This record gives sequence, C-alpha cells and structure tokens, in this order.
Amino acid sequence: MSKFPKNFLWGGAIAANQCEGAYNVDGKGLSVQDVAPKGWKYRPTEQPTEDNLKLIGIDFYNRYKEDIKLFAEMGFKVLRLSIAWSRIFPNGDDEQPNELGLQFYDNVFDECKKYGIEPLVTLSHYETPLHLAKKYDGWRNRKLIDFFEKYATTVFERYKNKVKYWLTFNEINSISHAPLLSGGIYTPKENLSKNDIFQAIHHELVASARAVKLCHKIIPDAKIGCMILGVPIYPLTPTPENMLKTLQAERENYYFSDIQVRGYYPSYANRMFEENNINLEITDQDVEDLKNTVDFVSFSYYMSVCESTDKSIEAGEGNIIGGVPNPYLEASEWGWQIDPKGLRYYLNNVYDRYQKPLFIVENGLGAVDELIEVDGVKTVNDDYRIKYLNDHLVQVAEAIKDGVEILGYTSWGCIDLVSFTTAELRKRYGFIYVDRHDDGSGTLERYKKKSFYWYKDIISSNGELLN
Ligand code: BGP
Repeated sequence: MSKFPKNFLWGGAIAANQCEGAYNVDGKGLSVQDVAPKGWKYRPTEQPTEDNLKLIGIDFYNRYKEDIKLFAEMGFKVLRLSIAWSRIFPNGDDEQPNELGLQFYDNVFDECKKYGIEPLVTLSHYETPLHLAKKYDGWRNRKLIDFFEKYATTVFERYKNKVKYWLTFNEINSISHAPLLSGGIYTPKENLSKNDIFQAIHHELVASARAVKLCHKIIPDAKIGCMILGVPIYPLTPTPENMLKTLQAERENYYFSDIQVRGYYPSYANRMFEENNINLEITDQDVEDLKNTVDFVSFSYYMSVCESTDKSIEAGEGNIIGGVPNPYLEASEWGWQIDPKGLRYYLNNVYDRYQKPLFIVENGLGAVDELIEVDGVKTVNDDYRIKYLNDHLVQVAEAIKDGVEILGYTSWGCIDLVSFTTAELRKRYGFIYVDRHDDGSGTLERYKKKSFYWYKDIISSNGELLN
C-alpha cells in the first residue's frame, strides 16, 4: 500500500525570475534580479548587463506551452511558480496594473488547467521591483505593505477562478542574509543594523498577514501558506552549550513561521530584542493584522547543518543559511550536505510545532549534467538525481507514517533554470535539460533526462515505486 494519500499533490517548482526571461518585454519593469548577474552575495549592477543569464532565463515566457506539456506528460498534479511583481506593477508603486503582464499569467494558468495541473503561486519570490528597492529601500519602508496589498488584491481578483493555492513570501527567513534579493533593501548589508532588518521583517510579516486576509475574502475556497527556508539544525556535539546554541539558531528560523502560524510574536523574541537594542515600530493595526494566520506551512529543503559554540570551526556552503558541516554527511558538488533523513526529522518537528498541513515546495539536487546521445536521442543519465529524490521521498513516506499531514511535494527546478545563489546554469536541477550555458550559448531546446521517466513512474504509482 502506498503511504501517499490519494490526492497527494505531486509536481515541480519554478520561479519567474529564474526561468521566464523577457525581462523588459510587454511592459515589465526591472526587478532586483535583473541587476544581480552573480547571485545574492554581490552588489547590484547599475543597469542589466549581458552576462545576467536571468534576462533570457530559459525563455519560459515564450515556451511555457511546450514546458507545461512536458510537465503534464510526467503527470504533474501541481506546478509551483511565481508571479513577477514587476510584470504586474512595473515600478511597484504604479496606479494601474500592466494588462499585458496580467494576460501572460492568464495564459499560463489556462495552459495548466488544460492538463488538470493545479497552480501553486508564490506572490513574491526574490523579485521585488527594482524601483521599490531604489526609491524606498524595499521592505525597510512601511509603504511597501500598501504596495504589496494592492498587488496581492489585483492578482487575487484577477485569478480567483484559476488559482486556489497561494504562498506569500519565498523563504522569508533569508532576509537577514540576503537583504537585497530577499527584502528588496538597496542599502548595503554592512550598513544595516539589526533594528533595520527586524523592522523590514515586521513589515513583510504584516504584508503577508494582510495578503492572507485578502485571499480568504476574495477567494474563500483558496488556501494560502507561508514559505520558509527549511533547515534542520543539529548540535555538532552533545554539550549543553551546543544544545542551547542549536535551540537559538532554530528560533532564528522559526521566528517567522511562529508569527505567520500563531498570529503574534513569540515570547522568546523579547529577550532577543532587548539584548540587541531592537525597538520595533508596531502599530495596534499591525497587531490586529498579524492575527490572520496561514492555512498551511510550506518550506524548501535541501540540507541540514550543525551548530557549535566553537568559533574556530568554519561554516560550510549552503542554501543561503550555511552552517557547521556535519562529519557524517556527504555533500553535493556545491557543498550542500545531503541528508534525506533530515527531511523526515524536519517534517515531524514542524508538524509537532504547528499541527498545520505541510507542503514541501522545494527539494532537489543541483548538479552538472552531461548531455549524451542514446539511439539518436539526446538525454542525461542522471542516476545521482534519481537517487537523491528517491531517498528524500522515502523519508516523506516515513513522515506520513509518523502521522504528519503533507499536502504535496514540488521538486525544485523541474526544468533546468538559472540558479538563485550563484546565478549560473551549469547547476541543474531539472527532469528536463535545457540547452543553455553559462556563456549564454545554446539553442534553448528541451531534452528529457532519465529522471523524467523515473518521476513519471513515481507519480503514476503514487509513490509505490520508491525504494
Ligand atoms: C532556494 C530558492 C530557489 C532556488 C533554490 C536552489 O533558496 O527559493 O529560488 O533557486 O534555493 O538554490 P540554487 O538555485 O542557488 O541552487
């Protein structure tokens, strides 16, 4: 018997800025990604530059029909994607939305519907309009709440009959690490105080709660969730000091979803505010707004990390939030430590904490793929990816047996796309290979990898074929 419920939402995930391209087409304004050719660690360029692979992406803007058809062939029940805010409100603070931008997503959602694929839409996936970053310093400014509310209202009204699953902010807990790409904050990171960051977080949390309220009002049969960068944290050694450090590090991430799920600030925040001289401006209306809590909790999961009080141990690489490497785990070519059982642990932990349905909306292996030709057909033998996904899904099944309620699973980058952290194309996640390379060359043709057929079988057997 399969452990996965009958209505389990199997699918894949992409984000506008990493796949659409068409960065200045049909009235789209610039987003922070259009001036970030090297990823989140670097300062933005003045203008979009040719070396920025995201300007063309994988040309999803023009090829979405072909791509959605391929997703349908794998049997996707759900497709997670984001709306580029700057396609709808080119500057972010415009009076009127851009009709051509709205039409594009109408077309995309209609195409999904044709195949019975449910869209799961992220309102803000690391792509704040650049104008909001430059003029208002992004989420540091309270005005962003109103701009976001207008944007959310516009898309809820427009797509209320087409989209029933929504997410507010992608990996909301990444803002202190990546203030520009995550929070649209133009001021260099080194010039920001903790107060600046936590005030920006507060604005995002209020905006998220207001979006939840609006969504429930405009689309009563929709579900809207939060989205966190999920990373289980283990103490490197079992000293009481390391345990406490681990608890603290976990809270740095749970801080966000604690508020989005419970509707108020956790008590542990008080001490943290006091010791860091953080004085937030929180209005009575904000307190009321925060009470609009999410329907489900979604997260990305790629890796786990360790914590230690030993300052001489260097942090390893990772999905934005890196940590002390775990001596018992292997790592991907990008140094992200692979930990399938960590996913089961994390699912149980989050479910114990909130008792809300969970949704795994990102998981996958970024790797260098080699396109080969077998019997005249181009493909990739990506057994390493199949193993990674299989091992993680086996743990999802275990968590379901543990009693965790899970709505679905969308594998990250189900078609190759531009990476977020390093903005490169050689780091591939897809079931579908896209012929485009870091030097900008390539035909943009799509080819099915071995994992394409594997995932199709997993979905059609509702997980029975996992091993
Ligand atoms: C998450 C982001 C995604 C995505 C993924 C993989 O942080 O939500 O946008 O890209 O990580 O990261 P990368 O593309 O850097 O491998």
